[in-house]
Parts: sequence; structure tokens; C-alpha cells
Amino acid sequence: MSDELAQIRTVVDRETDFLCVAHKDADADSLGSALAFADHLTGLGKRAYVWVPDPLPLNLAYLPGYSAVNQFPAPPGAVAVAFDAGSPSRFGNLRPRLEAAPLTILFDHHASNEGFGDLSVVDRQAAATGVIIYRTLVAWGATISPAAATNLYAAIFTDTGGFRHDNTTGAVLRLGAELADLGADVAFVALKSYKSRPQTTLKLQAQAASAAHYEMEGRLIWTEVTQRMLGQAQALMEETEGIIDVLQSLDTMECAILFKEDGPDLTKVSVRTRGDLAAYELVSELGGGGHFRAAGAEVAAPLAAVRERVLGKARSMINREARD
Ligand SMILES: [Mn+2]
Repeated sequence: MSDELAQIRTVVDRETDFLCVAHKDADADSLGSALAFADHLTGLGKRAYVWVPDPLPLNLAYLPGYSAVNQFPAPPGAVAVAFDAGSPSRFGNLRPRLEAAPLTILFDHHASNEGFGDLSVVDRQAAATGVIIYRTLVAWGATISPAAATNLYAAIFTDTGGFRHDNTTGAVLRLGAELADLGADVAFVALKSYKSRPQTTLKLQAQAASAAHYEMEGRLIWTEVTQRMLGQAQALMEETEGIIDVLQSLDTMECAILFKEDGPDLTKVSVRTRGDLAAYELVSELGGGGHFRAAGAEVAAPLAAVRERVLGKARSMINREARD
């Protein structure tokens, strides 16, 4: 067991109240990891309070334990445990709560991790934060309940794109099998992750796909979702999840970008890459971050301005790559 992990174990043994926090626009890796860790703490007789920044991720309502999320305020002295983010800004409206905690523990796997938290386990090679939580619980000799197994399986399954991204190693596949043996509901997670979309989501996806721009012989593909498009499809912004996957299914793609108009002066950017392009590099100067293959940013500027800046950089990165 690493030093850091042993120190975290000491804190877990000593303290009683824990505030487990997922990141903004929570995904199954972040919230699944938080719920699995909270399940472990509860099993030890501790009190664990799971919180996600607003808005609640309704698409994750299937995760075991979700009904208690954002329901019970943690006492001020609770130790904060944060999951799956490389910077404090990713915790949105809960950031002040994290910073006020007497002690903050972080579990993360982002390449862009800034090294925050009093104690942290950061493994940039891990396919998901769920992998780190699983290894942590195994190292501590913990019993993993079927509910925790389902949460960790959902974390790993979705962060590997359903075991399709190139972070899907033999070890990751074996870990999936181990979680299935521990009672993870594999078919249920697949159904809820990839086969449970409302009509509005499909309509929005179709609009975004037909509005896509193909540049540089299809090496760059990008599209946008505006407030007007949301109105036409009667969809919510959270239903844009999945559009970037459509873009990156293009055979010639090296860089796929989705721009989302969250408001007149708030734009979100999602990036996926293939080949030698680093996704996080594309968004780093916008204050974003992420992984080599997947990254994002949130910029306080109108969509048109952000789009021109990001596309300019993407084109030059692709050109640079072509020369190397
Ligand atoms: Mn993750």
C-alpha cells in the first residue's frame, strides 16, 4: 500500500463524517466512484453524504444509492472526498464547501490534474477513477457489495466508452469481469448507459450531426448545439451527451469538437482526438483540461468567439502533426 493510501486509511478509520463529492456535469465515473466509496464508508459504520454540483444528473438516476444524493447536508467538520477531477473549479457550487473542509482527499486520473487536496491518489494511467477506487478497496481488504460493484462497473464501463476506447487494457477487462462476479448488473448498466435515450435526445443528435462541418479531408469534424436547436428539439443541454461520440465515429477523424451554447456568454467545448493529437492541449489555454483522448473546457465568452479560437488552434495542431 502506498504512503498516501495508508494515510487516507488512517483518516477513514479515525473520522466519522465524510462528504463525498462528484464533479460538475457529473458522469458515471465521478458519481459511481463517490457512491461506491460512500457504500464502503457506510459499511464501516461511518456517515457518508454524497453530493454533486447543480444540476442533478438525472441520466444517472439508475446508479445504486442515487436517491440519497444531495439529500442530506454534511456537518461542517466532515472530511471531504472528491472524485474524478483535476482542478477545484470542476466542483462548481460545491467548491467553497470543499475548500472549507478540515481535510480534503482526492481520487483522480486526469492527465491535467493540478495536484489539489491534502491527500490524493492520482493515477493518470488509470482508465477511470473507478479503477482507482476498486484497487483502493481491494488494498484495504474491503468487502465490495453488489451495489458498489454496479457503481464501479458503471464508472469503468462508461469511461472506456463501453470498453471501446484505447484505455481498454486486458487489466481493465479483467477488472470488469471481477466486478461482474461481485454482483455488478452488467446488462442493466449497458441499457442505462447507451440504450435509454428519449426522443428529444435523438432529435437533437440528428440536428447536430446534420449541421456538422468537415474540414481538412475530414480530419477535423465539428458541430455546435445552440439554444435555438435545443428549443427546436425540445431538449435540455444535458442531452448533448453522446453527440461527440457520433462525431468521433467518422473514419477520417483526428479531431472532433462539439461547441455548446450554455448561455449568451457561456460556451462549453468537448474534444476527442485520435492519433498523436493531445485533446487536453487543445483546451488548456482556455482553462480546460482532461485526458489525451478526451478533454473539455468551459469558457465565459460567446460561442462564435470560442469557436473561432478553438478551431484555429485545432487546424494548426493538425497541420503541425502532418509535418512531423
Ligand atoms: Mn473519469
